[in-house]
Amino acid sequence: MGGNKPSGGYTGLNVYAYDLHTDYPNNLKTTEHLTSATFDASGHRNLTLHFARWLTIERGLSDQASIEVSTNGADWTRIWTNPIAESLNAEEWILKSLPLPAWVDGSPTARVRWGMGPTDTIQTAGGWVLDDIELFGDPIPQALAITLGPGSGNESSVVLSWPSQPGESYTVESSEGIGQAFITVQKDIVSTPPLTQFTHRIPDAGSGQLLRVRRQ
Ligand SMILES: [Ca+2]
Ligand SMILES: [Ca+2]
Repeated sequence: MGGNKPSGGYTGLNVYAYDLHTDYPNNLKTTEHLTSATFDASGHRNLTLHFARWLTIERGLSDQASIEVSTNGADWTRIWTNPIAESLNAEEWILKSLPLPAWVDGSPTARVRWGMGPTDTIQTAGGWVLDDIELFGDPIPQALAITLGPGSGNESSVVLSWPSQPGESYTVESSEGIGQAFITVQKDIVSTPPLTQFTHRIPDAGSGQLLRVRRQ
């Protein structure tokens, strides 16, 4: 089948490739890997791997390409394989985006590897060419820790702000002191990532009121 290679990177000149010039071989008995350095995903969740690929390969029943993820460099979980029944023939750069499993969230040592093989005895193609590998994620909220700021020009109010995610909503509650019940000040506060703010008016300035924010 063969596979033409790109004349340069998706960006710039440099790429990672199984082979820059020729097809992957027949009779690969095992899987050969390109393994990333560790990504520090601490403090992040909803991780997504982005990369540009130029991949031609026979159908998965014959020749296999794979992508795996690990947080310890020893145990790998497969997150992508080439289609079983169709070959990939497009000789062009394609931007791919793959969500990583939730257990990778917050890992300081996330790794990804691209596998080539095994392959069968006939027909080869270009195999992996990769560029612009990136990992994206959302910040993990810090248990809704509140930052207090002064209200604007009004001594009897404070501004609460907390880390927040799209689509969430919050309730602000107050208590008159330790051991006192919390009551709702405001509910259905709509998230405005990365920080949501709420201006709380204190009826009796300096009363020692406790405030908390809860995710609904
Ligand atoms: Ca490049
Ligand atoms: Ca083959």
